[in-house]
Amino acid sequence: MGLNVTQKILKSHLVEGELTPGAKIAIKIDQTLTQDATGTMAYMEFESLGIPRVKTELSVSYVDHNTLQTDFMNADDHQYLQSVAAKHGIVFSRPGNGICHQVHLERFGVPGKTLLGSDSHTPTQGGLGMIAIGAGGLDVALAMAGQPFHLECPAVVNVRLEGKLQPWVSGKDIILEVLRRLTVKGGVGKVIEYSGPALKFLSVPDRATITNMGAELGATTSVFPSDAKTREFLKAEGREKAWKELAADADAVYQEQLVINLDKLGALVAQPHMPDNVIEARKLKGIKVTQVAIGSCTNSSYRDLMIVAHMLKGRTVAAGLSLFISPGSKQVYKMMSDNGALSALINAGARVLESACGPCIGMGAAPNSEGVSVRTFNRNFKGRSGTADAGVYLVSPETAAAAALTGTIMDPAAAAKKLGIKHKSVALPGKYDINDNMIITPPAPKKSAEVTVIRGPNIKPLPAFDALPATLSGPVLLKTGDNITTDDIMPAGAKVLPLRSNIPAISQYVFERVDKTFPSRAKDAGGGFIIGGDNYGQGSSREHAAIAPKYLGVKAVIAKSFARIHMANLINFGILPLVFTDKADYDKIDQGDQLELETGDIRGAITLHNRTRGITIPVTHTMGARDMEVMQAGGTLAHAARAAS
Ligand code: MIC
Ligand code: SF4
Repeated sequence: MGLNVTQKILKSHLVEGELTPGAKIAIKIDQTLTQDATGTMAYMEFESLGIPRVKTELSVSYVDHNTLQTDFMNADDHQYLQSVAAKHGIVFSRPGNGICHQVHLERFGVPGKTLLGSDSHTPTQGGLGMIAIGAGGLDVALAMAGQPFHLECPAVVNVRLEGKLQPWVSGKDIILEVLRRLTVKGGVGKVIEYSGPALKFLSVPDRATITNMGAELGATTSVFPSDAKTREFLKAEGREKAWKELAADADAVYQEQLVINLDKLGALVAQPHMPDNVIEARKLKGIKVTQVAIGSCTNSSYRDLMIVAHMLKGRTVAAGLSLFISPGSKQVYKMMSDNGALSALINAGARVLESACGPCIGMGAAPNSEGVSVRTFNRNFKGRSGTADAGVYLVSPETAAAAALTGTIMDPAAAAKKLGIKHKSVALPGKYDINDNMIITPPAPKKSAEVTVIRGPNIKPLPAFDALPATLSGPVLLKTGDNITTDDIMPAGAKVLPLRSNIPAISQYVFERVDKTFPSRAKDAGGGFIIGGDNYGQGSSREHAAIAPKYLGVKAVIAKSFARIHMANLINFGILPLVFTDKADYDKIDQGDQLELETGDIRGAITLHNRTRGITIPVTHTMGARDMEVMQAGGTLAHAARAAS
């Protein structure tokens, strides 16, 4: 039986288990990446493992999230990251060099290799034919220490792309169409693998937009074959040697298949407040826009910004709005500066920001009250923009530029007609402007040993947690609905992000947008439980959404189902992730109810007593043998310490 691309890469990296969907497997990790918001914790965890130098082929530390420096905290974190990278053999991408996923695509991604990143959009590199997976910082720390990554063997969904993208339609519209069909939980336990005749027209940056936002499906990752287009891109980046061909066998088998005919695909929009709330742009005609933001790891490549520059050239952004643009990397920024496209943006009135995540993670550019913000980003969760009552619409660069010029959401083809803009396909450069002067390679091992790691006063040591007791009891601190995001659990934004290296301080913001009293109630009750709906913990990879609740005394989360990365993070930090055997039992527990869990043998049935109602509710879990050992030890670090002693 033939193999698909996913199976080929997994097979060549398999160290444990069998490639049967749903089976527990472990794979060797070739490369890792971190960003600053998750990186400080990941490197503190790596330091606690006591390994002098990373054991991967390549590990890169990026600074792109916490670049708004309103006090010493973020700048201190940058110094810590730079020094800890030099100490342990990690490549360091300096602030200003760009967004991790964009820079990794340009300079480091290699077809056929595996990448583990402490950011949920790590699958971006699937656009280059990598198996690239997002994970919590601790899993990345273990991979840097040379340990394999444990996961559930994914099912593989084939998305066959037929036809050709029409003018004013691009990669973003393809992934919005996939989101419309599969929803934000449709990808859980799956890899989305793309194929079909349309691939010969689809450039690597367009592919990377698609694999990037595949994260919003809840998928393990997304992947494209490595073909002539991949080679063309790597050659233009001066890295043709990294290319190798990678294609599914003719008789490859997939668990599911989806066909999208690009000839029929128009511009799409994800409406507030979920990335799968997708509708045709033309149906939204007339919605007044107060802000447009173009950038983020989804849409900030040279192609994306050049089409925007073409549309804006010689025009002015509509009077009622502000347009923010963040180029994805120094390479993109510099090339647009050299070819004059940046002038077109500045002239049109764009507020051009540095190459970083910026508005995407609420680092500035929050919309006005009840504002309508049209963004080329990947997440539109309520409040993530920094303005609780703003509505965020996710679109392609073409639709965003159309909104910036017309002041309304409309189909870019119709907007172009109205404004007299002729369509132009962006020709990708035969050679990108390569200058790696903002990338610091680590010194040789002997010199590394002499490096002193710099730790500012806001960098607090990791808290230690106890082993799992035989009985857990306490009140239900919070009962949530479906699709609760990690942004709901542990908000980001300019105020909270600087506290990422200080667990006691950041824990005061847990569930801030859902219920401000959560931290104080948790403390007063001596901890307790959370009841969740389906897809609990979707979104980001931030392990702070597990560590901070754990610090506040959360003992177990009992939900209808979990998102993959968050569940792994809960286990890593010793919070029991339990699921209702019968989803209807969700209705038999209320906030405030007193619960008791007998965890004596978590391998067997776990009994949950609702003492308030005097009933017993069957609950279960999907943890494998290794996960259960980790849980019983009180989390991964305690487990690793026990194994070492
Ligand atoms: C995000 O987009 O939410 C982030 C910020 O990049 C996160 C990581 C984090 O919380 O630091 C992610 O997607 O994993
Ligand atoms: Fe940065 Fe936004 Fe991408 Fe997260 S989604 S890595 S915050 S640009």
